[in-house]
Amino acid sequence: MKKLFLVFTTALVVAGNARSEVVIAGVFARQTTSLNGKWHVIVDPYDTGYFDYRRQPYDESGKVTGGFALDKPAKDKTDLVEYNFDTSPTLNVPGDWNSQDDKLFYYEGSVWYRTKFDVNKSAPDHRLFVYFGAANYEADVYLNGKKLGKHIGGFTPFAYEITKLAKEKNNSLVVRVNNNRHAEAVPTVNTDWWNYGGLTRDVLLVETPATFISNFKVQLKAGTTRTIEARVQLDGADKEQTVKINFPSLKIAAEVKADKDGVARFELTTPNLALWSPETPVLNDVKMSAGDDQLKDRVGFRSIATRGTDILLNGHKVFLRGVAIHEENPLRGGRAWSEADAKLLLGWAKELNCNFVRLAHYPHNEHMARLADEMGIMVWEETPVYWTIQWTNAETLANAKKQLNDLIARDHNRASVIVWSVANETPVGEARTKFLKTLVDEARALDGTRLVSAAMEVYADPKDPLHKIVDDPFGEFTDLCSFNEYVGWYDGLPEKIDRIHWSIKYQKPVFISEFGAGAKQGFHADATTRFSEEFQADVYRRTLPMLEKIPGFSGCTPWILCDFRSPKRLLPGIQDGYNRKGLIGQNGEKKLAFSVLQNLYDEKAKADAAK
Ligand code: GCB
Repeated sequence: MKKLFLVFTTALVVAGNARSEVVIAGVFARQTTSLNGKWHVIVDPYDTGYFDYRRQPYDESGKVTGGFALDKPAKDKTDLVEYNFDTSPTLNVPGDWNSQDDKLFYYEGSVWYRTKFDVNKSAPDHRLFVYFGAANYEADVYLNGKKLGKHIGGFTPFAYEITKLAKEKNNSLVVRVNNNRHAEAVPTVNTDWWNYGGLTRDVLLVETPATFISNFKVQLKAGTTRTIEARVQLDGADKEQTVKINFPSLKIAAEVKADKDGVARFELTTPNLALWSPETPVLNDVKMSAGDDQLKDRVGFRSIATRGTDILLNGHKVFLRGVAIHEENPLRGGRAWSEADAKLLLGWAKELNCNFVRLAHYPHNEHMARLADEMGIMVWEETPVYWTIQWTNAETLANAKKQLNDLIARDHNRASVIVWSVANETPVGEARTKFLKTLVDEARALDGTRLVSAAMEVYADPKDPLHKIVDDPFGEFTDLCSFNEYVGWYDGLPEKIDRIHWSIKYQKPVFISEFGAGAKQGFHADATTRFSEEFQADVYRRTLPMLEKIPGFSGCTPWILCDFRSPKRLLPGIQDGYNRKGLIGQNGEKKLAFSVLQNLYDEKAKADAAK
């Protein structure tokens, strides 16, 4: 099956015996072949396929000396081989393993995946890459018994060049995916979400000419409303080529010769540039070419900034009517990954009258931001720097930085994405603030056109529990003063909400990145009964008026759109392994609070439109 995709590559050499890892972002405008489907799998709890009996990895020296990576069934009846992909069961790719096989529901460890494919290149000098949308959490990738590399990080794409290794027929692509949790990892061992393992997003073969467009960025030039800036990066031996760019619907085009580093820069001005906004999500076709290489994408142009305590979209004050979302499809169960999944989740957000979503707590699949572009929904994207991380561990920081880099590289052409969030609910402290500041600086250096934030915390005045204070020193470095608060759930009963007053240190837009309450869909009782739909609805009814009293209140993303799986939620008959703070139950049924928020947002939208 061939589809059109766009390739976006940045060469990054990873440690050890690995080859060059290539990030392929914005996968929507180039010829690719899907490797999705049923892959044979071997569940390997003791990592028998990776280590020999002295616990030495078979691929330590860069050469694979044994193990499952070789994918060699027994030659004849005398040959002792204790694995066989061909006769092993299969799992769907994309897909987490936990929701596909009851035996793997709680499994944390290694699963080996194997698929076979043929190659039919359209020209002999063309290059080939294998692309993974994501693998949680670690992936060792092998082609025809040779190691391509090891990727760490469960939610961002990675790719390897296989031009020389790929054969015409019967290539064996083997991936060991391991989802063990580690103290030094990002995220660390403790999260309030399910640790779904597997090849959770699309796997693709990407064919390009010898020199190709590996990267591009198209955006509105800062401080203007009619000037488009573009930067196109070439990769390959013949870099000083002419690069063409064309916006057919805007009737503007240009060509520029790339410099010796393969970079071509453009600046194009047009008299009529319709800007992207939730009310008018205008996207423009853009075509780029260099030699035989051609890309096609759709991009929106808008500006996002803050002024004092206001958020300005295209220069106008905007209130973010949001909701937080985990990457799960509650109807099917398991990780969401497809365009249809994105339609379901963002469709519900639209129905709530949202103009904004927080994609918590890690980068979601690329379909989400692409569809948000089309649907006119602004987006907060986030790295999994969650709760406690090893703040003084240089490797942990490098890992977090890489995940942030890969996310920005993937989505920096999406008009919908207006916030890069670097962390969630991290404990205040010097080492942590230094760590997060590094991430903020990194985000700004990579992309100065969006807001940078993090979900911080609030605490109560020791002398007055109704007096809430936000003064986290990290707030100095972010564009938004965003924090989570759970008055009425973890902090008192709903009636407390009405009596709260605030002290907020920063003169910045105030954004409430979480509030909420748990409710089991279908459980009805009075509004003081925990886990009843009435309790949750009451929290929503009371919270928005309370937040409105905060000077600079600029938006919120209540927690959360749908119930989601969490190993930390153990109350039988009520939670049963789900965090029940969803506005929609695990069965897709809406709870009372859904229409409460829907109505509040409707009134808010009408009032804002009348201003
Ligand atoms: C939070 C966390 C979120 C949890 C939520 C809860 O503050 O950021 O990941 O799921 O609270 O339900 O407790």
